[in-house]
Amino acid sequence: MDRKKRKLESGDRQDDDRLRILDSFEGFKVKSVISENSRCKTAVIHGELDGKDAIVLLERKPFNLSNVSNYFTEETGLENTLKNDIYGTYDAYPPKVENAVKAVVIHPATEKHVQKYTDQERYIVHETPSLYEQVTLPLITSKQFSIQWVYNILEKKKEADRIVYEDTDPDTGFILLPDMKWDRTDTSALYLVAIVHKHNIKSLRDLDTGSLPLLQNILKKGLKAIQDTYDIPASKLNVYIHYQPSYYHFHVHFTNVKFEAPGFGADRAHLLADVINNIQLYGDFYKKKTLTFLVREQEDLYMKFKDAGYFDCSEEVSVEK
Ligand code: G7M
Repeated sequence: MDRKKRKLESGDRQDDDRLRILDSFEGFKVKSVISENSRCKTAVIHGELDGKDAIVLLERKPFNLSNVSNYFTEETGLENTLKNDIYGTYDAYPPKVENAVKAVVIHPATEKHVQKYTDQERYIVHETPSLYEQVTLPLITSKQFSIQWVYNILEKKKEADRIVYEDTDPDTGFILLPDMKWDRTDTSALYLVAIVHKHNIKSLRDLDTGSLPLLQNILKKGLKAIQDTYDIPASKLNVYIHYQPSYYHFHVHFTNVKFEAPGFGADRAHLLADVINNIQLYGDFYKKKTLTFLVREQEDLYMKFKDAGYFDCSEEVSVEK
């Protein structure tokens, strides 16, 4: 179906007042490339659409190996770039169906989104409990990314058809569904998130003995749901929590061990099984632990730690007692 016709049929479908479902990038004005990673084959573009800021995350998809013969037909054009003896290199142009580039569109994007995706200097913070109380907590209670998308999922207003598993218990229940970063086809890059129904857990810092039934439930039932749905066993999955998270409504990441998920580094990921074990050993572990994470120089959290004098003398900090 041609694009114009599709556009007429979808009638510039207005999903709601926040998100117009796009048929093309017609009218999109590129402002700048705000980050790029040639190894991961990703780029983030800051642009403008309908007079409002937009962020587009572009990612080359993995090869579709279940239909690999699709690449080897007369439909794939070849341009020779080198020929030497038995060695030839080519630029290959596979058919459209095998050529998709994943594009995540955030529109309208806020200044915070632009900051989040812009390449910038990174700094390590060792957050003691008192730094948490005095620097981090006031910031996350006053200012954070909107978590409307989380409520939309929990209230089944969005992504309901994507739910892989739900436990409806208000205290220990959760919804397990594909992370927006996953294309839902390549299970070697499987990426799901479990979002809890309970509303008052901001992050790892809020977890204690009382959280154990919830954490154990997510681990057990999340793993079982993935085994049942995708035939991937627990031994092939990383299950973890980000600290700091981007969104302060408690959620857990499930990724295939084959996939080098962004945010799986020692500066951000805490394995759920270890978190459970730490709390079993010491109920208030995460209230007392110094937690280490990265901040990026345009983030509010970096500014707050900087204002508190943290980077002047990273060991002795002015707000420390
Ligand atoms: O860093 P943090 O632990 O807060 O991770 C949040 C996760 O939620 C990331 O892996 C995002 O890709 C994912 N995510 C963010 N948004 C806005 C959405 C969304 O609207 N739908 C889904 N399914 N996942 C999202």
